[in-house]
Amino acid sequence: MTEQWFKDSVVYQVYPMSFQDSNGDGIGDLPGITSRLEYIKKLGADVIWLNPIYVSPNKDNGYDIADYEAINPTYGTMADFDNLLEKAHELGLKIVMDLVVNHTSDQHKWFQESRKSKDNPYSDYYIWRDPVDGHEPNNWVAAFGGSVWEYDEGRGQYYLHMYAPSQPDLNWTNPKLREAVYSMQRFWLDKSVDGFRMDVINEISKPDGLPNMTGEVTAGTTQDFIADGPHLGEYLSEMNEKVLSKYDIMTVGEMPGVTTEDAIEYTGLKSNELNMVFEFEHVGLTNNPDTRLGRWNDVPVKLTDLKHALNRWQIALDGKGWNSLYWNNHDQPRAVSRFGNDSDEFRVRSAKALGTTLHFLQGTPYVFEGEELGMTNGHFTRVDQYEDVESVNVYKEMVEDKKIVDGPTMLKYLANMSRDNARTPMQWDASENAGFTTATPWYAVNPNHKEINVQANLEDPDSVFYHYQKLIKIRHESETIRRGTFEALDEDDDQVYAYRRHGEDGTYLIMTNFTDQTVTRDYQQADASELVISNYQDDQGTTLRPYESKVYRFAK
Ligand code: TEU
Ligand code: CA
Repeated sequence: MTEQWFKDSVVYQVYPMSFQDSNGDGIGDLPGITSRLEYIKKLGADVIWLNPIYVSPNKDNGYDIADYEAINPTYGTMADFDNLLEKAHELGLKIVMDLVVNHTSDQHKWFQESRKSKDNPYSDYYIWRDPVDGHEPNNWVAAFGGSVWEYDEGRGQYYLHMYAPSQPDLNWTNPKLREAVYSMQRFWLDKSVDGFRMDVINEISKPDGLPNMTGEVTAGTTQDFIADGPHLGEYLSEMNEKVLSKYDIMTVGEMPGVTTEDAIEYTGLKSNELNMVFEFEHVGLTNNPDTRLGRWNDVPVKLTDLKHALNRWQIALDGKGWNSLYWNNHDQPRAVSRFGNDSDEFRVRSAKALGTTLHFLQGTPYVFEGEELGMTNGHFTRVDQYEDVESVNVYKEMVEDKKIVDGPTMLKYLANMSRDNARTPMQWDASENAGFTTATPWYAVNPNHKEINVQANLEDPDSVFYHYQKLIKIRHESETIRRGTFEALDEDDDQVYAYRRHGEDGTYLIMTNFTDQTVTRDYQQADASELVISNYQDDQGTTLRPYESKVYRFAK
């Protein structure tokens, strides 16, 4: 692998709970993942990102960690993990772990000690404040609803939690806490883990003094308010200098609310504390007139908004930083349902079109489990179909507590945007539970697994899977796609997303019709040396049929 192998890689995200059960308890596990490594290799991915597998009470599906250096027994043992890592490396696959160090579970030993008193070794591992006039110390709103402050009777103080009350935020101003995190990182890196995805890492430095916010205070505006705090660069530099720089690894920072300027600062070719970031601009697009609802809406994303967001990041980081390229993950609805068309008529075509549109951009592409099959949202209709803490809480908050919307309206918004859409089990075949488990699955399998599954995809040469496999192969073989520059085209065109990439093996023209209408666009494709890939069987030149997406190469 080259020195900056992260730039040449495609990452496959595995959500362990939902990927493959091996011991018949209805929950995905590590041996299950190991049994499917050949499948991930066949797709052509280079790296696997595992969502958290550590000991956790699972209040937020593992993003509430109670022991950073032990495997959640639900997923298996440390020996199972070592076996997974060894088998992955034998196949030439790298494993990136999920590092959640903005907060822990309230069941973590550190928090149990910290809440006992104000003068023990762990007292300042978290962010404690006295009541102000008998109330919460400030007006910030937590991502999963309510105040970010929870009162602890034992200690007689409030503690800060940007997420659920069961997820107390760590105090990064405390050098002892930072050293404890670095020690834990070495534990995993010394096992030859290949890097970290860092959960909300731009939230670890809070605004000095934790001041009240002004203006509209929502979960979303609070997240933006605390993003990229005053000491973030200092902490990331220290982490890089003390730990990350000593290993040949990949690091990606999940940074809600990050700006292109900050992304360049943290991933810049100079500083390179981190290799890349997950920005949220394109997945946060909402045309909701009522800003109190934040991301909860069912208004289709406007193509021009999507192009402006993605193009801005391409142009801003070109030659200065590095983009993560993604349509979805475990926190986002499924791509073909959110950004494409998941109807029976257009789903396959549209899923391929989205894959092409993303995989020719500059950056490291991420494929979320099942995206390569064109898996869809759950199209839930009842509130009891939701299990995610965020979805359950926000329904109660918006419908019952604040009465901002009625139940049926909020159910439409949840159906469109809930994280649960991404967490239905991986669809391996058309059998009862899609080959995911022989037991009752922890979460219901999408009934459309009868048609949408790995087996059907592998048996169909024209499937979404083989399209993604080809996209990854083209990237591996093209220096221009891996490292070339980006040129935006017609940014205000509200039907077609077109752009060019320029590099060693010529110029690539990427054109995708995001509509169910036939349109025409002429970018001199008649002069191209070759048609590199298309989601149609033939090429009609300047004509772009519904969801037609094709790429031409113009030799140098
Ligand atoms: O997500 C951070 C984050 O911003 C989420 O709140 C997400 O954007 C939101 O749920 C979308 O509605 C990370 C993890 O990816 C997520 O799974 C965790 O719940 C969260 O942090 C807390 O660890
Ligand atoms: Ca299991």
